[in-house]
Amino acid sequence: MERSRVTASYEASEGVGRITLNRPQALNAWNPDLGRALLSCVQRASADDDVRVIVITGAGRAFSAGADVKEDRELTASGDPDLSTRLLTIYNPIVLAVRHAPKPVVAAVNGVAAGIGCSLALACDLVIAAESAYFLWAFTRIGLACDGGSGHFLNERLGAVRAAELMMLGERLPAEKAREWGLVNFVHSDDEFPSEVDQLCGRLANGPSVAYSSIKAALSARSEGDLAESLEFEAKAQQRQASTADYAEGVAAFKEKRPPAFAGH
Ligand code: T3D
Repeated sequence: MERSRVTASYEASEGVGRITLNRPQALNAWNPDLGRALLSCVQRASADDDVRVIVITGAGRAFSAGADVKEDRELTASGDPDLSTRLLTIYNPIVLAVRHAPKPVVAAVNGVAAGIGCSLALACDLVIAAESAYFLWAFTRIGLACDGGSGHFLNERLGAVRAAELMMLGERLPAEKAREWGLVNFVHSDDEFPSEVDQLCGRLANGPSVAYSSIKAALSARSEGDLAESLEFEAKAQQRQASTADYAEGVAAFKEKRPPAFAGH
């Protein structure tokens, strides 16, 4: 058994590589440190022939609340917060690393998944969720567009109608409804969730790994180029949001724990 960095920990045993997002005090919100650690965990698990299934979950009560909204951003040359560099250099490569891992990756959604946390869950091959978990495409709540592949995954799986509803209205989608809609494979009671995750991972770790790998490649074959393009498109679009008053207001409102008042520019 082995362990690595703190913001995303990794351990491997009995064919299962377990990655845990580990900033529970911020509901496992992503910052560059967590992103780099997560990317390294996925790459490591992906390359380890003894690991036959990867599972990603969150420490504490959340899966991940998305990008860290409270941390200051670097500024671009034009003086706007830089939202795209970390997407292009760290966060998008995580999504692609999950998709390119030659083995099943399971999202074990133990609690809320918001923003890019939703994107991460949808990048995985199978999604198992605790009954109390929910998904929240929270981007518009802070004046942002979507990223991390959410636009691609939702459009592909739900169609544009429901994708627009989830991302524009930014309402909670409970785990059970996400299962009914086809975004989640299994929902279990919170008590049974950990053992059900172990059971699913054990089954995959003892299954026909080469066949799983080929199935994954076959399922991705047609849309792989679209995903890569989408990720780049989203990162550029997100950067355009950085100069809006709505983004500044969204972030200020979150920090001040009040509803945002968007001016529409
Ligand atoms: O670089 C870029 O930013 C570009 C990339 C963007 C990608 C994105 O993912 S944008 C979307 C970012 N995520 C959000 O906007 C979600 C923000 N969080 C929430 O709306 C709520 O926290 C939840 C609905 C997820 C959960 O609500 P609740 O009531 O269960 O918990 P809480 O009290 O709001 O949060 C608990 C603590 O975690 C709290 O800190 P405190 O007050 O105890 O010190 C809260 O501020 C903190 N926290 C939650 N989410 C984030 C966060 N801190 C930083 N970033 C967060 N995303």
